Amino acid sequence: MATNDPPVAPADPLQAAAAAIRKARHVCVLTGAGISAESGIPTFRDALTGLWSKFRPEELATPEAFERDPELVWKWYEWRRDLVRHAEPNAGHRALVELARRVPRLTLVTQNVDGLHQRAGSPMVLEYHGNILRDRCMVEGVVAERADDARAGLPRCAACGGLLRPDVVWFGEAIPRTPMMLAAAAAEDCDVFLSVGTSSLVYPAAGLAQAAAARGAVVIEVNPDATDLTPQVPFALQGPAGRILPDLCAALGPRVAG
Ligand code: BV8
Repeated sequence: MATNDPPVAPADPLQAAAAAIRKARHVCVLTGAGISAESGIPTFRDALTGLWSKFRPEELATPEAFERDPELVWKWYEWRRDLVRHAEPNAGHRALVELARRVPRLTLVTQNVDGLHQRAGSPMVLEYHGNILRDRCMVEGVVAERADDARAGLPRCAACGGLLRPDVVWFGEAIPRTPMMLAAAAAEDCDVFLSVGTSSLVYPAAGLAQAAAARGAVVIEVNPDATDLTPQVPFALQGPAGRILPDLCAALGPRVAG
């Protein structure tokens, strides 16, 4: 992508993308809410429904919102936790498990807090924005167990009684050091970068594709809609991840034994 001419779209982008993956030494994958949409989890772009329809996710997922009204924020997270607990990984998640078996090295970075990649069987997942099913103690700053006291209201830390919060990264908060460092290293080392189901609007996650492209990696986007990234990539595979990713794996051809 050295020249500034817009990338020429190949006749069959899926086959061309598969050819790039077949040659790849290291594939870095970044997923967003779109890959879990087919599992029934609304994306951040999808307007919140029901009693949450009057809020924007960016309003509730902040330390300020929690400071202001922890009950409200906890109600929203409990509502999302329920959705996540009742969701199942879909063909898109499973195809990434298969893809990891088809390439020498695959690094999977997710912005999703739903844990569906792990439940699909992905061995190593970098949780860039944390995990909604874990609690973190506001006092000790570590993942903590819940005190099982019957007192209604806000969840408390079993160790110190401190207030608990979901173990996710809120807007304005730093990305956890390990996933941030490992994701940046993978983006800079990979020769194919696969951006799946993300609007590429939230940073620093949205900067990973550019970092990979700047190092000469082939960037492939999977999304039914165009995003800010689409005009910048050679291969924009437009469709749902649950269809495109299995097709991409199939286009890699038969698995060579050994
Ligand atoms: C920070 C966890 C500083 C919580 C989340 C540079 C420029 C502009 C702004 C910033 C910038 N740098 C920082 C900012 C501010 C901010 C930001 O990016 N704001 C945006 C809104 C402009 N970033 C931050 O605040 C970050 N922190 O910068 O800290 C700092 C640094 C050091 C020390 C101290 C502080 C933290 C950001 C993380 C926030 N937490 N989640 C929770 O979940 O409750 S972000 C959350 O929203 C998700 O994790 C995800 O990252 C994001 C939603 O984006 P997507 O996943 O892409 O989902 P979206 O709904 O947008 O799009 C879905 C896509 O899927 C669509 O394109 C759709 O077409 C597609 N799709 C639909 N169906 C399918 C599909 N695709 C495939 N298949 C389908 N079936």
